[in-house]
Amino acid sequence: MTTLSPGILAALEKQAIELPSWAFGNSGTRFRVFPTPGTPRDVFEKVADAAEVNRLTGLSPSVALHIPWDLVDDFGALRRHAEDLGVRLGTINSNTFQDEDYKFGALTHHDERIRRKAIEHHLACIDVMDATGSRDLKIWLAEGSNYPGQNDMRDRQDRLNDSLRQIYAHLGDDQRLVLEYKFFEPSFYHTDVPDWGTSYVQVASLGDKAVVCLDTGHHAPGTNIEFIVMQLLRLGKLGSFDFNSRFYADDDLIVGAADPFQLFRILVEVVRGGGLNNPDVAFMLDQCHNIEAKIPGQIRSVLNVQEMTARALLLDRDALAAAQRENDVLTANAVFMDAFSTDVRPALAEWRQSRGLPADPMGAYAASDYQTRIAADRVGGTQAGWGA
Ligand code: LRH
Ligand code: MN
Ligand code: MN
Repeated sequence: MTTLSPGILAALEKQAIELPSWAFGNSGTRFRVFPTPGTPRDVFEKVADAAEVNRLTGLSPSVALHIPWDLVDDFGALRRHAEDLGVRLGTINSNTFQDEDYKFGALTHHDERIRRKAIEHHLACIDVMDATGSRDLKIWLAEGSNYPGQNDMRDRQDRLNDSLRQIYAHLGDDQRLVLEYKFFEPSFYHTDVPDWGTSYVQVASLGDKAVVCLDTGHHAPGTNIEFIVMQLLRLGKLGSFDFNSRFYADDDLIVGAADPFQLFRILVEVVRGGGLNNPDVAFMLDQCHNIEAKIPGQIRSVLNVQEMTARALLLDRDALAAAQRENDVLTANAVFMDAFSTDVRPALAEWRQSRGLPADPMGAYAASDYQTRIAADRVGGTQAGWGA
């Protein structure tokens, strides 16, 4: 059995992966949303499910909220509820993609009334952050156009910068603005924040409290994502990850499911660039469980990140550097692949048990009565879904 050194175990012990509240609600494609028994009816129940993932894995001490999906009258009460269950409220995600007014843009809109409304929404999100004790305001903008000539792309970039400046000005000293990019969808011709370069340019002009969010599903197929990770870490601007995996577009599948090797390569760069267990670089999941059970789906996800982090930490960096210096291409690649190919699961199971956690969190969840209880209890009301 591969053993993990005390140094590696100490690093793994610090690992924290934030869960998205929306992963626990029903979601689907534009063709069908399949409801599941026990799905939370409100954000209090979503937080309870997230806490269950943390109880079994010790990996997910915080939950991200999406506003207005998770809007409640009393965020203080939600915060206490989370803390009672041993978790915190984390990133606040704004949402300017489901309001009729934003059909042609929000923070980029040429109509000053609409742009003001979108800015005010973000200021309201900062109020939420003050109540929840959250540090990060995450902004993903569904803005762009479908046809060449439809919009003045340059004017929109200028208005975006002005809007972000106004939002940034309201951040507290310990709060951050995190700007997420995505290359297409819902717009198909141009998107106002399509890539890391645009996000970087925008946040760099704001100041130190503005950083980039890299969602692993938001790139064109074949993109070398680990290169972007390296570059943003190098520039000190990688603020957070939205982890998920994809085969085609923004599939939001379980992280590490579609391409485990890509996840390994990303984590190797995270470790190389000092991004592991670095509070400036938040790890988050951004996934939707359309057909699989949601709580085990989240458990599987955080375990995948943990497992791949362990493998990245096993990389023999000295041997790699020596081979690189010698231009020994095949040895360098072999050293890299050795770490990727190491089965760390037995060592991780043993280590979990030594810390009072289940050796097999997936099995422990299946053996528990949590799922039967929520399926029985959560009847009546409307099950929360993506967008509800
Ligand atoms: C956009 C996105 C963004 C949203 C989430 C629901 O595709 O990745 O992070 O907030 O999905
Ligand atoms: Mn995302
Ligand atoms: Mn996405």
